[in-house]
Amino acid sequence: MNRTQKSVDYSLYLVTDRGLARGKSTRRIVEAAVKGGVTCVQLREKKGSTRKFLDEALSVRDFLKQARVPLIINDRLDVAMAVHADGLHLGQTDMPLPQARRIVGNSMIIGISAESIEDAMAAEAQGADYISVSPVFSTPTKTDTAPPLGLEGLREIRKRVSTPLVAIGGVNAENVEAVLRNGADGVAVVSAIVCAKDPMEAARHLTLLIQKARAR
Ligand code: TZP
Ligand code: MG
Repeated sequence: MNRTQKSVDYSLYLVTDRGLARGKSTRRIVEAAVKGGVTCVQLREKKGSTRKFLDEALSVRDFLKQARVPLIINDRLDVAMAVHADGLHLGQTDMPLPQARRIVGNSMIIGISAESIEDAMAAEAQGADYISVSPVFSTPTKTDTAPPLGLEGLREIRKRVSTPLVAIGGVNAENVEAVLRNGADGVAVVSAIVCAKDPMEAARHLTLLIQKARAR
């Protein structure tokens, strides 16, 4: 269990992807998504310069702070620290959690992508604040993933760890309820919001489905 105990709502977690945004700015998508009910935002920039990533993060930081929605930075510990982000998200080939924790300190959220039960157990033992179960379903958004864990894999991980779990990979309005019923505390989505004609409406719809699933 992580000793820092940060209380964060991971219910609907947006992960950005500029390549899928068809020219819409990250800021525009983030603002719309937050208005629709997104509770957490991860900036994920796989292409482009450090300066560009920093500028993107700065462009959404104050809005997110005002909205009280945490800003998480993918991979780049330096960018996360430079913009005073709330958190950092690390995959299995990124900087290991203990080393990252030593650098960023205890107050920053650190989320870890787990591709197996073993990854999830290690992440919990090392004090991850949340764990992304990755991927739950196959997805065209990220093709270099481990094999999908499916709902069964998600359930197995849920049995072994008490750290908040965020399901990612192919999550959408059709399967969000099943994902929550099988142990996820929240869902992380890229295309279900970024590729939607109306990202605010898409976020609103997902929020409603999440609320309904929880009320059952
Ligand atoms: N990590 C695992 S799957 C994935 C990431 C970033 C992409 C998820 O995208 P989508 O469009 O929500 O399936
Ligand atoms: Mg990574």
